[in-house]
Amino acid sequence: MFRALYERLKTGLARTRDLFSGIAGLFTGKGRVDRNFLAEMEKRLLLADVGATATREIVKQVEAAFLDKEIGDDLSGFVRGLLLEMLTGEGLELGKSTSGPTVILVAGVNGSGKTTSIAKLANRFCKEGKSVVVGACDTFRAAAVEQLSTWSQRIGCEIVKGQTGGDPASVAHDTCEKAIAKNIDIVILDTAGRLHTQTHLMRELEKIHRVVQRKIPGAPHEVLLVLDGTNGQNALLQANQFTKTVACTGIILTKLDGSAKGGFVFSIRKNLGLPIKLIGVGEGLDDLEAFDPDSFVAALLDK
Ligand SMILES: Nc1nc2c(ncn2[C@@H]2O[C@H](COP(=O)(O)OP(=O)(O)OP(=O)(O)O)[C@@H](O)[C@H]2O)c(=O)[nH]1
Ligand SMILES: [Mg+2]
Repeated sequence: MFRALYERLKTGLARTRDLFSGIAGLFTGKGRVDRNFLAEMEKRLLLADVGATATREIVKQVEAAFLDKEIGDDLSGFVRGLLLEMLTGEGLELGKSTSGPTVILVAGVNGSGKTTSIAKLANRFCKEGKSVVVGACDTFRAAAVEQLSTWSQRIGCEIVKGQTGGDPASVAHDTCEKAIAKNIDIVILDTAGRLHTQTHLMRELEKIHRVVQRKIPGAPHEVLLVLDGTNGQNALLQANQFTKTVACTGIILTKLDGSAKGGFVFSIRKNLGLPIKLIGVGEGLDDLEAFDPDSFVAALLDK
């Protein structure tokens, strides 16, 4: 089972793997760690979108521990350990309610993969035997509601929809109400990625958050920010805006299958301090993986 997941991850991350093989390739060379070696390592880490801060830290640590020493397995293991350490921390699991419905609020800019990720997540919960209701709080576009509606039919979960142009917070309210009334385990709320203005978008998200909090004590149990893995460093700027508006609890990083920028996961952890909880590696319902630092680093570095 683990093997199958790991192989899928390797395939999904093929383009990122190409860049990381350039980094791993440095450690199989001969000679000593010198300035040129460090400069080359820095260049290759940046090329893989590991980001300036994380790259600087890795280079600094390698310099401190290995300058003038032989290049070899020790160095390779050391860098692997640093990469792993950067991704490991608290809160990789999804938060749960201790009694009553667990509410997951999903936010992110348009096209990042919110609705698709919600469908994948709902599908996963349903397969685990949990009952799920999704709330179509993106009332800005009729197509958005239809998209979620089609997914919910395929998955066989409940959905609450409002009128197009209606109040998203009232859809959030009704979804929570339905979950309480019907004793549903999981509530997942889809939100708009684009509104008239960015200020509108942020204000609406705040309002949904407030309504949910009032309706179910302790909710939302997760506020997941969806980031498009192909956007690399740009996604960090977007992330900053969202985290200023609502307290996000974790990241879903999507489209890693199409991206050469998987190294971006290292910058997220470093710059946002938020755990990546799930990753999207395709457009299908099963293309969502729990983010596991060990298998992720292995999928990037191992042959
Ligand atoms: N390859 C790939 N495509 C994905 C992934 N996740 C989402 N997509 C695609 O990205 C596109 C946008 O996804 P949506 O789920 O509609 O994005 P959204 O954030 O809900 O967009 P808005 O509702 O417009 O804000 C769709 O074509 C999805 O199929 C992924 O992990 N891999
Ligand atoms: Mg959407």
